Amino acid sequence: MREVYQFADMGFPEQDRESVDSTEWYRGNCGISALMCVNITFNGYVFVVGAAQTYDDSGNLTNDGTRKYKWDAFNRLREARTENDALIATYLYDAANRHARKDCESGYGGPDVEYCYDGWQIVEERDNGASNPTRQFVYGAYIDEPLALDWNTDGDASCVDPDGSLRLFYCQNPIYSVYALTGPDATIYDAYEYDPYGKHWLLSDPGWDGAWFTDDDARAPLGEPASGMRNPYTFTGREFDGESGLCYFRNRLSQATLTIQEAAGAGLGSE
Ligand SMILES: [Ca+2]
Ligand SMILES: [Ca+2]
Repeated sequence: MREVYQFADMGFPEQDRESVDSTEWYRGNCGISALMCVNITFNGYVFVVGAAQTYDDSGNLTNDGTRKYKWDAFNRLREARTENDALIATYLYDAANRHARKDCESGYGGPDVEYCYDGWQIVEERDNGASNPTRQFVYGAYIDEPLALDWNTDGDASCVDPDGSLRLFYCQNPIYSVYALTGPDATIYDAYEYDPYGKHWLLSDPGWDGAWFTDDDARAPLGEPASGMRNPYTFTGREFDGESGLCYFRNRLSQATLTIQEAAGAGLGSE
């Protein structure tokens, strides 16, 4: 998939641009089927498809018209809620400011997950407080280059036992976005497609032609569960939290359905 974008001053999408208020707003259909208004005073969206976007005093997104977000004093996401204030998930962080745990409410995503790190790389995930690992990850030379996911299918103490685990391999494109997860026999279990800014789709079936990545593939917006394999890694090799709709870039989060990275996090150290 190839799309072409043009940009006005300050990096705002210019395609079909229409000035709503020459002093403050630009409005444009930016090629993502989303009519957006951008307030150039604080470089943030005011409306997206008619839904008002609100922010706290630190510039963190607090309501995108679908979900509400609550941030702590360190600009870290602590809660996601529905528009009707139903709790979706809460997020906890460790002393190194890493995403240490998420607790998802029933009906709003997958299980609760605890993360075990080596530096900034997740080496293990445990679902629902289990003492045994649920998934383990092997990485390459780059920080966002997962090579393998070892899934503990029988819930015992091992993610690599021959009869109770499954090893899946990551296929990444030149910007490290994961486009497929394959089994040991090269069978594609999950496939993904992205727009240039990280909006993504899960390809669940290769369609009548039997070939992946063609127009007839069955594709759906990537939600929760993020994949049938519970793979967390998507755009540029970063984690996607389907329940919140946000992509975790360590000290920042990205709203994948928008075309710019929403400010979240105040640069609390290196990413
Ligand atoms: Ca096992
Ligand atoms: Ca196909």
